[in-house]
Amino acid sequence: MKQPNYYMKNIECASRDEIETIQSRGLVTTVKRAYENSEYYRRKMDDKGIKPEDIKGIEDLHKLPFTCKDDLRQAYPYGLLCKPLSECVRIHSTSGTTGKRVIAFYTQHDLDAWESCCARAIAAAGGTKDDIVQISYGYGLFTGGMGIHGGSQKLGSLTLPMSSGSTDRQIQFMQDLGTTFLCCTPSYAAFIAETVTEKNLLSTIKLRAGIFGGEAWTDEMRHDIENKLNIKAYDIYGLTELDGPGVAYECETQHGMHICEDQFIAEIIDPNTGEVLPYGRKGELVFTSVSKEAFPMIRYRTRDICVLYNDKCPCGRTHIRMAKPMGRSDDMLIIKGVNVFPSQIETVLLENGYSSNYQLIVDRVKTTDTLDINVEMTPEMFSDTLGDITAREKALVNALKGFLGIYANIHLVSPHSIVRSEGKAVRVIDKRKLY
Ligand code: DLL
Repeated sequence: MKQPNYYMKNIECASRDEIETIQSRGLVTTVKRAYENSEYYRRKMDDKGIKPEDIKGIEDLHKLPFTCKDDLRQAYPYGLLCKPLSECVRIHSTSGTTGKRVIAFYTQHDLDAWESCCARAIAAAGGTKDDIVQISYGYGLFTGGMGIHGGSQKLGSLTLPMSSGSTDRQIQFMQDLGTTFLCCTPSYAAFIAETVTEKNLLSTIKLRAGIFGGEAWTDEMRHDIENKLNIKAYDIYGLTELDGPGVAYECETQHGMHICEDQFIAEIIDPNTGEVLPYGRKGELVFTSVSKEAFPMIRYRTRDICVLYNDKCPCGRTHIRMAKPMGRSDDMLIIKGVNVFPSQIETVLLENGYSSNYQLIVDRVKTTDTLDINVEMTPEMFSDTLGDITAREKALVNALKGFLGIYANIHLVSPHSIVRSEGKAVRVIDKRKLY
């Protein structure tokens, strides 16, 4: 294994005792800050009969109430704010396309801590000050662009603030400037990779790695992007409520994402009972921030379903790892009583030679759920005869039935007929909600 590349080795490789000391101290300060400055948090703790003095360290974490998206909505916009606005220097927000807008506030300290997590992520993917980092996440209220941007500058890399979109121009810059790192959503990376392949431009670009996150993506999609762009593709995780990208990131082993444990305490809970589950068990990811000043999060329920691991990582980092989230509990579709995550369907499609360009349409006819999947053919498949295409559709129906246990109507559609995403892809249309 190559010599690992760190941004803050003393923190990234700290002993368990050191990490727990940082977390315990941070938790005590965070709870006190929240109780004293946010009436909303104070009320929640009072309702549970908890005072800041009851929290002496991480062993007391379980006594605290959970925070969830509904709390953020009810407390919107300033209810959870714990610093005067005059000490805040930035606001970010989620897109709020489903009316779930979240606004997060940052002090300068918060931005520094966040950007240092993003710098760790780039370093863990092998990035150094000699790299040229093209940031094709959206800039603006979305945390992707500005967060990774700050991390790249902290690392000293040459930072290209491209934002998303204008794919031809993205590729032109890669060619002209010799970009070595690409940072964007996996869907946009797949689109860029597809364009590079179709235009036969691979030999003209110098990319060596990509840091992709912000949405669920499968290992199959990773391999597709890696092959088409001849790079290593690393996963990065985060959410606006906690600051943005960089809450967790992959190292060169590409086997789970190290959680920045000096900033966040992670727990996995049973989403139905709230019971804390041990390492290795699947459940809902919950985070508590231990350094954030303006917008601390206490036991925030992310709705992301995943698993935590605490086994030793060959890279030397001691922070525990989270698996790729397999979806959000609120993205999980229940079709004819079967739990289905779009990522499971994606796995079957990619394993069968299709791309990640697909769309799920769920509907209800009388009382029965239906699932239709539009799947793009590759250009080679498109030249098949009608009989071949029908046979392909049948094969895919059977593969999905075998994997998920439900029947889906498959419609193979022509290449490029499904709209590409420059940010997070929207792959599910659930018409049942309209009833
Ligand atoms: O998506 C922050 C981010 C930007 C992370 C760029 C990584 C890269 P939000 O818009 O608030 O923040 O969305 C957060 O996106 O709860 C997950 O459901 C999902 N998500 C983020 N990263 C990943 C990932 C940003 N690597 C929500 N894998 C989270 C799977 C992810 N899902």
